[in-house]
Amino acid sequence: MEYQILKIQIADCIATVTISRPAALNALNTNFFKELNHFLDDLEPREDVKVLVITGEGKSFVAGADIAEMAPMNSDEGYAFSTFGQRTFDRLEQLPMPVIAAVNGYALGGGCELAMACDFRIASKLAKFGQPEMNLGMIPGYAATQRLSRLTGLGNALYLILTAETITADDALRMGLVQKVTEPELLMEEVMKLALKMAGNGSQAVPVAKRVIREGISMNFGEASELEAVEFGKQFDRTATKEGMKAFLEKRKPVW
Ligand code: DAK
Repeated sequence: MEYQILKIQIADCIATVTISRPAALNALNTNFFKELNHFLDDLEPREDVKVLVITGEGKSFVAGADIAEMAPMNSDEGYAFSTFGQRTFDRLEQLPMPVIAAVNGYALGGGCELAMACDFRIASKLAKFGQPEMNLGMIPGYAATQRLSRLTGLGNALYLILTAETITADDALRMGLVQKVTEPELLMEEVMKLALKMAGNGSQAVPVAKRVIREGISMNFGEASELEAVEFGKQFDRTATKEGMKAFLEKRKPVW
């Protein structure tokens, strides 16, 4: 497939997807979702890619779902648009490797929802976050009603969705929506530093930790603890885990 919207770069075990439709501030349309699904088909079986980074070109990460494409839809088309997007974001969330949103600018509506489907968010000081759907007379359609409250708590989710207020990167940091804020020119450097750190962190344990954390959050505490114990136990059959502990005891760096 020839990509029109996504720019893809793979280097040092890190895949970087840049959403590039700057004339529409990278608004998400059906073609974006088709391209992202195609890319995920290629990515899922690859063992050489350890971290995925998603960012936007220009002054926007993603300024929302494409309002021009949505405006003429009827309820069946709206439902299809929503479920296609939700399924795609779920796929992103369920990737085995960590996914970082490098939020360079506007992350509004579907853009904030895309960032929330990533494992964590590093934002430029210039980034802006919000769920402005109420201004359009609609509710969010790519799972902000669920992910925002899980990430920031009920009060913040209700506040952001009901007021449609746009907030700064520093406010998003205070709410727990983003994990770090950087100077704009240092964003990608900081993101790559984190990506390389995770890529080198005994890579077999990273996807296991991600899955246990993500699956555990929708279980009750007892079931989630049992899941952790089962996965913890399985590691003792893995050479990388043995090597990690052996290296510590021998006071040297592990060789994965
Ligand atoms: N869709 C389409 N085009 C957009 C866009 C968007 N979300 N955001 C910006 N653009 C376009 C503008 O129309 C403009 O195009 P031209 O006029 O140049 O052709 C160009 O990008 C530059 O935008 P501005 O001239 O407005 O740029 P400014 O710097 O002045 O303002 C802004 C930047 C981000 C503050 C402003 O563009 C803005 O307010 N954009 C809309 C933000 C927004 O409301 N986003 C949320 C969209 S709603 C669902 C599924 C999903 C969703 C909902 C339901 N189901 C199907 C149930 C999700 C909904 C959303 O995401």
